[in-house]
Amino acid sequence: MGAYKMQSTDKNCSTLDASSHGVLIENSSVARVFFALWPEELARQALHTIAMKYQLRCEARTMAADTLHMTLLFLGEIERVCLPQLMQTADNVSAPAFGFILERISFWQHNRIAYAAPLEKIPALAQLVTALEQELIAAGFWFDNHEFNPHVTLLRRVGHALESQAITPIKWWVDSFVLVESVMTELGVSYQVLQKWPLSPR
Ligand code: 2AM
Repeated sequence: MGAYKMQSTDKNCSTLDASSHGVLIENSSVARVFFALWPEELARQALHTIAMKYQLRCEARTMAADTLHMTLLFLGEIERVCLPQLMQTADNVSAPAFGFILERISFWQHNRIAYAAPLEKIPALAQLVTALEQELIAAGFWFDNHEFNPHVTLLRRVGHALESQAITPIKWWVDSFVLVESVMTELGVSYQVLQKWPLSPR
């Protein structure tokens, strides 16, 4: 599949040029995208270790270590020509860096996943998601506005769900958020980080 840089168009959502964001874009007219937190190496390894530990007991598939993330806001499929405006909109998000701890592994029956989650509400995380939502709404982007439920999916296709339980706590320092494209490949879904935004230092 070839790659191309976005051109300016007359579409409502975009009169910008993605090349200003240095984005390599797949050659398809729509993109399946979401905003996320991408863990730094230590947190990623710790999450992967937990996933490996539970994989057999749960008769599940582990997420590849380099795909682990926390979704902040899922947009789904949008016209690729709208990506530049989406990125420019996210430029306006202002929120401080923060840390939090993932302390439990829990299970959802409806989609058969196991996920790591914090025990308590994290005000700075909620503030970041709210800021993102508000900017996107103001810019006219549409998304499913259901309650944000912070989690990192560790296992999919869980055959044997367990009681929610404590894990070795995983510290995660958040100093940026990213826009990710979910790309279907012959080997399954792969995630491509399109753009990264720093959070303001504390
Ligand atoms: P999940 O891990 O709980 O399945 C890429 O698919 C990311 O977007 C995943 O983190 C996935 O969450 C999330 N996602 C997929 N579809 C979604 C939807 N309809 N609403 C919210 N998040 C979604």
